[in-house]
Amino acid sequence: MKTALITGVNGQDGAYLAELLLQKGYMVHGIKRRSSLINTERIDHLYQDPHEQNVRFRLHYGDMTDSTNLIRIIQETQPDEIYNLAAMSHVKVSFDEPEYTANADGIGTLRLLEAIRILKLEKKTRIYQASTSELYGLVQEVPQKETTPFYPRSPYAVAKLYAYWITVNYREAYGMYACNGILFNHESPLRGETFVTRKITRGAAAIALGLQDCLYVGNLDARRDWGHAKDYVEAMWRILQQDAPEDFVIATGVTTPVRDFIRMAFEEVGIMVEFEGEGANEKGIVTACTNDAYQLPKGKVVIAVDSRYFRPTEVELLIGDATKARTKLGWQPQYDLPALVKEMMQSDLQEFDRKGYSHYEHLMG
Ligand code: NDP
Ligand code: GDR
Repeated sequence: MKTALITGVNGQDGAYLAELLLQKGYMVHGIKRRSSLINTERIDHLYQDPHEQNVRFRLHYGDMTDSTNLIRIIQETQPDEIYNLAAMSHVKVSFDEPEYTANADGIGTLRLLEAIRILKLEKKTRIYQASTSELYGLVQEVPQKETTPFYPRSPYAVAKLYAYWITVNYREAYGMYACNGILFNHESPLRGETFVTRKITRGAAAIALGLQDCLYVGNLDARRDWGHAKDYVEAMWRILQQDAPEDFVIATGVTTPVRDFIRMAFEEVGIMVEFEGEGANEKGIVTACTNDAYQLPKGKVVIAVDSRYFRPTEVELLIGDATKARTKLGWQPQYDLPALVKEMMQSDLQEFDRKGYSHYEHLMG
């Protein structure tokens, strides 16, 4: 039985990856940092009582800013594969917490690589680093592929640039099986509520149900290459199963402006939205409602721009070329954007039924 260690196991990708690896028969260890309230909701369905026999899923308290703790967990678990998914992953927040982001996202990766070296596991343990399309930043070339130059545009992206290169360096210097997956945006019903897609699907669901009046957003012109997290964790696993370690771009090859994602989300509940005005005055207005269950007055403003959600430096256009992953890994996404939006909207509508609604949520992120 293979053993995997996932950092950031209770995050969006950690949850899907843990599920995938358990299905494949792995022993899965997850690192989770301490929080004042339990926040394992995304992985609760995978929980196994540690008092039982043959438990294949275990959680360990840990933090990417604590070397001794990482060394101890790796020593105890002796993983064949480490997936380094833990990070302060919000680009806008990284402008508010730049030093912490560098520590957790940049130096945190170094700590893991050094732990492998200290424990002399270079030949045993393969490591996946969660690199990002944010490395491309200011557009140099489209579509972006493995050879496209990087130009990071946020403290998050700069920290991830360090993590990218230290992974490459440890591969070259010590012969470690260490790989970067350069993943473009991927979303799901498990996406954090302050990333734009989930903010939109939650907002559209709340507005359709009459729980929220208007959704405030930032840059409507930004374009992203959005895939489904389920497809992307499959790529992570495939990257670590090759004969030789290499870096791969994972993307759908389709790019969509934030504005169109909003239209698609509202359309799922039969609410047609059109945009008027420009810049900070742009608004999304209801033009028709085709579903009896979700009726809003024509002309109602449901989307408004709030400058607090703009970033000091923005990444305007991301579109990935995953030819290498398709050819070498045989990777192919199963979801397209309409299927992703549908799944997220249905999930958010159901979640309001289950859990109710908290009014401050739509103001964050
Ligand atoms: P999430 O924000 O959903 O999850 C991040 C995880 O990291 C959470 O479990 C979080 O714990 C944990 N974490 C944060 N800081 C620390 C720390 N100091 N020590 C230990 N754990 C920590 O991110 P995603 O699942 O979406 O992304 C996974 C990884 O992939 C991240 O590294 C992200 O930067 C990267 N990435 C994501 C992409 C995407 O589109 N989703 C695209 C490309 C790269 P807690 O719940 O306590 O906050
Ligand atoms: P991103 O994701 O920055 O690409 O990073 P996010 O969903 O936060 O933003 C995408 C684009 O939408 C614009 N935007 C808004 N964003 C947020 N969060 N809130 C808003 O109200 C809003 N309005 C417009 C943003 O300006 C941006 O252009 C994600 C993270 O998962 C990273 O960890 C990962 O590395 C990259 O994707 C690939």
